[in-house]
Amino acid sequence: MHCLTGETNYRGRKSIVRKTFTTVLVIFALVIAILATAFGVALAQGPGTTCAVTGGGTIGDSTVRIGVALKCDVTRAPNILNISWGAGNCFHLDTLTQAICTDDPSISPGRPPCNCDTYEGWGVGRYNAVDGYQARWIFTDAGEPGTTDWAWVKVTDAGGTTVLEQSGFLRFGNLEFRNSR
Ligand SMILES: [Ca+2]
Ligand SMILES: [Ca+2]
Repeated sequence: MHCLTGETNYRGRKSIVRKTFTTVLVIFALVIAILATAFGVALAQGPGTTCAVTGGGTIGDSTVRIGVALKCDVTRAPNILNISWGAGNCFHLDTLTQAICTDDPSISPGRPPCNCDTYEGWGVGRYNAVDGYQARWIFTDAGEPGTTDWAWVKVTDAGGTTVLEQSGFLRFGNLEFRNSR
């Protein structure tokens, strides 16, 4: 009887040790994963990096299509924004004049790690090959697929009259934020 009780206690202790070991392993793995993510983000955000957004797509149910390769730094080229809509209308960005990139806490850009997911920009360019037009836009990246990415674009003439304004989630396509040198 004494031996049986001893065996039971031994098995009980063995089970507790196994559970404790498993718990420690899980916690250790979690800590490693958190550290690796933080380290990866820190590496990706090293000196000289800036946010950038690339990609494109069709905005909502409209005919408005965007093609984007923009750095969040007006001193770094190239910066590309092409907007096309309707029967052959297009806006081509010539100069990026202002860019603000931020992190919206309510959305996640997914992979690759990036410290921003929202791009607000201003620029000047050509509407149907005529100079003197201005554009303003906001793009957000909510990961993949791009159907939860969102875009707002507005094109105005020199007098401030709106030529195009459209907003919505992307029907086709994808926007991707990343850290760029
Ligand atoms: Ca975010
Ligand atoms: Ca996306």
